[in-house]
Amino acid sequence: MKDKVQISRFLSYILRHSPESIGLSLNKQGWGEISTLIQLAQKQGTQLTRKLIEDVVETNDKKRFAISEDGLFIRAVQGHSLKTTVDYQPISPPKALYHGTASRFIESIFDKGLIPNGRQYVHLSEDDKTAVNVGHRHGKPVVLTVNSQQMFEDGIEFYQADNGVWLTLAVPVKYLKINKIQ
Ligand code: HQG
Repeated sequence: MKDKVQISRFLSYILRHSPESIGLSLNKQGWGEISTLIQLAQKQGTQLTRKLIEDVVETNDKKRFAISEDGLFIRAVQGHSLKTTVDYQPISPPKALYHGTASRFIESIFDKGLIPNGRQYVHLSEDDKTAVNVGHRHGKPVVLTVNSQQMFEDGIEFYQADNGVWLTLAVPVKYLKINKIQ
């Protein structure tokens, strides 16, 4: 039996990036049928049960997943590279948001701005601590402060996923400032 972290990684991969790798279909809003997911995962040697999935959804450290109101479907709330995905509503952001990255990306970021790379959106957080942790995943962390208020006033849209992560399509260089180097 895989542990909950492994299941969370498996679900992230399937629901954000590659449902076709196990033959699963997601609808336009990114929902996949839980019973089908369990069957298809089983065929690939990943044992899942409804209870395990519910447990992962509830206890997941970043609340990465949601189950539909009727209990039949599951989706990732953010992080997708897939085009078929959640339809976020544009909302007004806080004055500043943070993005954690690694020092080796800084030159390129201050050349091209923040771009989503493989994902659909650039991911931002409300606190710099989260950004430090995100940056650590890639190397020596650097936190960038994003002037989200100015971006919003300039007509750039922001969205917030159900787990609190802020999303925008890209951040041009003029709205970026280095916050601190850890
Ligand atoms: C960098 C995790 C060079 C960007 C986290 C980042 C987050 C550039 C990397 C979520 C660039 C992409 C997303 C440019 C951006 N030149 N590098 N112009 N623009 N980058 O993993 O934001 O645990 O796709 O700084 O907690 O690190 O998966 O994005 O370093 O919320 O739920 O390109 O994933 O959540 O890396 O992480 P990623 P991210 P989960």
